[in-house]
Amino acid sequence: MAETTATPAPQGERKKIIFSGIQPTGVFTLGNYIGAVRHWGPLQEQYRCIYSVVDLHSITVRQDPAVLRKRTLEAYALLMACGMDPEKSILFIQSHNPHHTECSWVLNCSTQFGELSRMTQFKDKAARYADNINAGLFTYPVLMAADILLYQTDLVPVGEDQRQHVEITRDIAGRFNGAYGTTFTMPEALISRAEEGARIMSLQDPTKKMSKSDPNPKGCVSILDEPGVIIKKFRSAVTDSDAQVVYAPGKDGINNLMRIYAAFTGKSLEAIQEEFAGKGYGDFKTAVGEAVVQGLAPIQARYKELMDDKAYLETCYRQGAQQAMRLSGRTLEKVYKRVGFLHE
Ligand code: ATP
Ligand code: LTN
Repeated sequence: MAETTATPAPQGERKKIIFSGIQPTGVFTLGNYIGAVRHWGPLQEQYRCIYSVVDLHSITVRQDPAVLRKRTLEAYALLMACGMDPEKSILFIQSHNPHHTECSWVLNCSTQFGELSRMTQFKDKAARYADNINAGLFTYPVLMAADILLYQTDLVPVGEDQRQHVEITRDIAGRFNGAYGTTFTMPEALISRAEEGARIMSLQDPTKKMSKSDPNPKGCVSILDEPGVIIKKFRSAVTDSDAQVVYAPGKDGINNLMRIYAAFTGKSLEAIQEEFAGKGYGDFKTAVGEAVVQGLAPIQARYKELMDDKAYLETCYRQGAQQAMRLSGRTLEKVYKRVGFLHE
């Protein structure tokens, strides 16, 4: 990952803090995995990491309650299957820690209507869910700011689409610190470069972001898709008519497939070009599908094991909530004092 000045803390100094979250709106896609989640595991070795399944955020779009409950546990297990270790990190479910909603209220009062109106995710989702433009959808970034700021987070590893939300978090933190005295650490986004997959596109419309809630399942590969389904989706991926495996402007479909192949094989884009020189798109699409199937196999196996041991998952998320609350409680107390709430 690039675009940060972050360096590991020298001995004796506090470890830098990482926070990130993912919504339980469906099985993680290759976009979630390549753009965000695959980077989170390795970060545990150097940093104090806190990862959350952000169920409060997910209800900004209407969810079926029974499905949400199921997907929340699945998302928690998926995080662990993707390498998040409850012995190394804090892994919790957002609604289990009430400090997030409490802090969010205070931060709402340091956030301007105008800046929330400019958020592209709000504009996109308001257009997509025109019959439910609720206040939660509008103030979504404030809750996200609370998530981040409550833990005195230094770095926020996310996909490119979340850059604007980390920026507004910084604006809110700066404004609060300016008005009440330094309370929050100023966080920085940690986003990989475009060629590394910061924004993976739909396989059916490579100008559109791949997303869990895409109504067309052919465009989106979920990390639990069966091998046969994965291969089929890659074989029918939309590409141009040029038929040369070359990374170039305007070749959105092929560029996207090359980034996916690079993420799963560790090969550079140049090496991929060489490997497929003189071969057609058909061979390349099959190779991408196979690399993805192979890369996802251990995650799928681990996920199955975890879902067979619900008691273990429950122990982990309960412990995660306790650990999270201990940390966030300190910041919330400070916030309440700073704004002038009379101590209970
Ligand atoms: P939804 O479809 O419900 O809006 P989503 O698939 O966009 O969800 P989120 O839970 O909002 O996923 O995002 C989790 C993480 O995955 C974020 O860090 C986000 O930036 C990243 N991410 C999501 N989609 C992509 C993508 N297509 N390419 C790269 N990163 C992505
Ligand atoms: N909005 C994010 C999910 C999210 C998040 C966070 C990410 C909620 N709170 C805090 C990083 C830090 C998204 O991916 N849509």
